[in-house]
Amino acid sequence: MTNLASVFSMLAQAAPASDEPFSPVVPPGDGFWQPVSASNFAGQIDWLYEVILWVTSLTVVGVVAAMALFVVKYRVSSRKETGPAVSQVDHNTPLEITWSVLPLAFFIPIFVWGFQGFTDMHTPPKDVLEIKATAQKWNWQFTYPGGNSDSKLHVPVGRDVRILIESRDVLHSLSIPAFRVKQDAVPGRYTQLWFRATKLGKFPVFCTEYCGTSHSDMLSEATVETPDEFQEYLNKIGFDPNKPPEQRGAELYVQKGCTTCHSLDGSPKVGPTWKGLFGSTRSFADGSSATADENYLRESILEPNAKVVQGFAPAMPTFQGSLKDQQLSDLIAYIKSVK
Ligand code: HEC
Ligand SMILES: [Cu+2]
Repeated sequence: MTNLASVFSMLAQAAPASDEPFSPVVPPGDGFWQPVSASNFAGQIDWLYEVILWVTSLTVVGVVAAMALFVVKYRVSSRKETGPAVSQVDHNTPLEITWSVLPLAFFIPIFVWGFQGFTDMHTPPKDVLEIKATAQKWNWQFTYPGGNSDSKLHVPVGRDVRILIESRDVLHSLSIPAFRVKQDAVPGRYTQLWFRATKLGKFPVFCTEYCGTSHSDMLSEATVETPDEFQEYLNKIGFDPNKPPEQRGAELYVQKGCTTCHSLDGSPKVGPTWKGLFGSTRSFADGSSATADENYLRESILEPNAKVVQGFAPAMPTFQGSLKDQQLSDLIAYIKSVK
């Protein structure tokens, strides 16, 4: 069945470039209108949504039907025959009371249910798993207890999760339709949301506040897994001394969101490709040039605006403070290996 979730899915899959290592997999929705329901809030929100949809739709049908009926019933074949139209009704108190009180009988419960839902969604329970979400043009970083971070969200099923949201630059908005949650990321202050995932699987994560050129690529994925799998995942994204540095660097390329702006296949994105970068001669916007050695790469990551590659905007955020020394050298090792 065609539903909104599959439209979402087509949109989401069209967006990432070919070397994007993941694209959100959207499971089919479980109703005609709604994306898949995967959190404690889904049932409540969808129910209220359906109530409002049905009440307003039936009202529209009723009003339009009455209008059509009256247009036909009270039509005049020619104005001349009847003279100017004169209203025969002054006012009708019972009718006016009815059309004021009847809608109130719908609006008040809708308000009460809506307000209850709003309060629930803004009051995280006490014992929650806290994950920090940092928005930065154009990717999400999720930092887990213990300090490791990733551009994807993983949560254990059945556990209350609170997401503390911040932005490094402009307004963004964290939206996970399957969980029915959405919250702005506002520079200079924290915002939050919470949910309890109820269904195993992978669900798309969007930025839903227009934030510049690659806003539509600001995609991520929420994986709901068993507590054991979640623990395994936390170990996996941590530093692993047994892996070669290039491999750790390749993982950081994805985890730190360099993918949004740098390709590996020679095509320019927002930033230059990494293919054949190491050892090549770089020309800069100010007319100077330099060889891309380790120091150049280091500087490019920590102080992106020190030398701006010709033909590109100074659009790269600094990673000073968000990369550990080890991660920086792993990334450099990886860039060197992209030939
Ligand atoms: C928002 C887009 C964006 C993101 C995210 C981004 N970069 Fe960049 N990067 C750029 C742009 C634009 C340039 C070229 C302008 C300049 O030199 O500052 C650039 C230049 C570079 C260069 C120099 C490239 C050359 O051709 O000389 C390196 C190295 C680099 N980035 C590494 C990284 C790493 C590592 C990450 C992830 C940790 C990253 N970038 C994330 C946009 C981005
Ligand atoms: Cu954004």
